[in-house]
Amino acid sequence: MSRPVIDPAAAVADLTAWSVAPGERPAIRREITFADFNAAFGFMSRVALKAETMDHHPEWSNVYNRVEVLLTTHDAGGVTELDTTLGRFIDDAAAALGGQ
Ligand code: H2B
Repeated sequence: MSRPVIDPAAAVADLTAWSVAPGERPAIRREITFADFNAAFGFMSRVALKAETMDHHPEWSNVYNRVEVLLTTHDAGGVTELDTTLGRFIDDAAAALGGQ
């Protein structure tokens, strides 16, 4: 499903923990640090279940207690409302698990 593309700079005006991702593709990114691996992986599990229900998936990586997340909508070729919706969910899940 194709959705209107949003300027990444406008998307991060609302999502203050996020920044415009460097690189060619329009995307937004956030780094989150948790107390330990258990909290980081718990966060990723919550987000994974949400991503499946949305059929919209983060590009992310994890090293011990740190998670880097990049959001973009591949089939739209940019940032869409799917990314801001998932970004807000990610912020809530991170906060619930003590992520900063
Ligand atoms: N996730 C993201 N971030 N962007 C997409 O365009 C996308 C996705 N498309 N998850 C979905 C899955 C698509 O690949 C499948 C085939 O529906």
